[in-house]
Amino acid sequence: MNQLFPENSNEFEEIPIKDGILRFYPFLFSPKESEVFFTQLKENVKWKQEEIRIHGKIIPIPRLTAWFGDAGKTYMYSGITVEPEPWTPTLLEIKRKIEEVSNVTFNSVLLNYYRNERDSVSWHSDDESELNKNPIIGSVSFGDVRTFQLKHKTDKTLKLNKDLPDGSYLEMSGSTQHHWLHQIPKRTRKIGPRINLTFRIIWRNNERNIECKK
Ligand SMILES: O=C(O)CCC(=O)C(=O)O
Repeated sequence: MNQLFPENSNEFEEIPIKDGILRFYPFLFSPKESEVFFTQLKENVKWKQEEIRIHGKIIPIPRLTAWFGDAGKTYMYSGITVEPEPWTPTLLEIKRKIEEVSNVTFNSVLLNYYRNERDSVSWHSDDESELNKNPIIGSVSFGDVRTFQLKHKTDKTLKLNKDLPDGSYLEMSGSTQHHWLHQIPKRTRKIGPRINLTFRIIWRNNERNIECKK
């Protein structure tokens, strides 16, 4: 085992940003755990190819997704309504681990499956009204590294790139979602598959949760 990079650790770094809080746990899940979780999720989740309407045209979003959570935590974005699938043992195990360090109880999770470098999510904030003011978003990554980019909504000089490796956990809280946008950009160089899980707390049942991102 490389001494500099412990197999599995709760160590974290605070990433200093204006108007928000970012806490990064590079090794929360060990390589073995990450491999097992990645394979279970890839093979057992019923991945969906959602479509959105942009300027009257229906287009597939550039990644596969799935929505899980407590009963009634409906999610709606870009005209698509998704009812949560019930929690699976794998998701509950991952959730338990991040709840230990984040000290909150998440009630839903959006899964994104980026098949290769051409999959992406464009600039957006997780700031739907269902998440209330100053939401905590718990983002777990398994698989190939992708770059998570952030830019401040009003101060155009403020930008940040953070590589999210296999087994890492990024916690966004405070006013981050109100002041910053984030994305996973497409790349031209070859990148393997990655699964991202963004755990959330939805405060109301069966309400509209409008988000427009492609
Ligand atoms: O894949 C990621 O790291 C980000 C996912 C994301 O931004 C989202 O689901 O809202």
